[in-house]
Amino acid sequence: MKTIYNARHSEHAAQHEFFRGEKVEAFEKPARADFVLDAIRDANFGEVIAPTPFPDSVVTRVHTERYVNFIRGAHDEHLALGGTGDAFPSVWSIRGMRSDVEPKNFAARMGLYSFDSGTPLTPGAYAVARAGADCALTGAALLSSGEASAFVLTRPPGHHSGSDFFGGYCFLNNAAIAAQSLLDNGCKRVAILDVDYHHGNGTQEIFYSRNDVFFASIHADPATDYPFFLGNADERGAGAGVGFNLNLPLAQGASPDVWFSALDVATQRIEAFRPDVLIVSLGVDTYEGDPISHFKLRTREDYPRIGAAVAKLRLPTLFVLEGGYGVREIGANVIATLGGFSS
Ligand code: OKP
Ligand code: ZN
Repeated sequence: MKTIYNARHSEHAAQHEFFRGEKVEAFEKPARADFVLDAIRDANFGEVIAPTPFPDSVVTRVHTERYVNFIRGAHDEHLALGGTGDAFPSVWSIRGMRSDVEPKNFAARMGLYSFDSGTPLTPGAYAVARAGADCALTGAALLSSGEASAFVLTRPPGHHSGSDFFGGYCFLNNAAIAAQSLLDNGCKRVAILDVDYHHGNGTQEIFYSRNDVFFASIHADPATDYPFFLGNADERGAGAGVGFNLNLPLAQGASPDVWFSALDVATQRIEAFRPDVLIVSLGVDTYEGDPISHFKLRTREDYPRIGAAVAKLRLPTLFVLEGGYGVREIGANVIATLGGFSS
């Protein structure tokens, strides 16, 4: 399996994030991708290639032009206003306020296009996220040209970013951009399986009213876990998309057995959808040692099983890295999953 690697990822390095009012070290850090790359190379897992550049018009199939234009220039605006370091939003247009009119004020636009204060907008954020989208598009193109599988190794992750918002460390939705490009290049139906600990609210939002993308997500119950305001079991899609969204929320501390029962449900529904290709939003923050999550998956016993269950679907499959913050083990957990798929 080829790995498409975003070699620019370390240009996005947050100085800190906030936790319980304190500045703490950012969890989403360059070492994450470095450890995964090391593991791929140590295991001799396959060729590591660079992305091909794609035009912005492919990205705006998923994200609004207004949002892409904003996020592209946002850090420069922050600097021009005298801001130093990373930029954070401080005000949001919630229920009852307007989001159709784009304000002139920079802080107001930061809030219009985001949903949390936990996503540092670094000087390199856009360029790196954009290179990540190229990696996802390169992976999609490999599948379109007949490869059985590929792995997109990039950070920051993407699944929390929606059509016009950033959040949850994500700026551009790599999995969604890949899905749309596959549809634009001849696929009729694409399934996205999101196994990250956190619900992929951005991916769900992008495809919620559509029947050409089936989105299935196994994640911690939004009653207790980020992103809180989406990811419930009763969200089944809207309009033409009713029945094409599947959320399988689980309680914190859910055992591997419970987790794999949910995976069974998800793979059965994906099979019934009869997709042409599968995209896996591969977060390994389901790991028992993850510092910000509360599931209990184990490196050797469980991650290969995920890969094997996905392989049983016998679909061209694109794996896209999402979360995973137990940095020392992230490489082993990713390799274990991909190895379980390939063997
Ligand atoms: C991104 B992905 C921890 C705060 C958690 C957001 C988590 C985003 C996870 N101090 N903030 O789904 O792995
Ligand atoms: Zn996550």
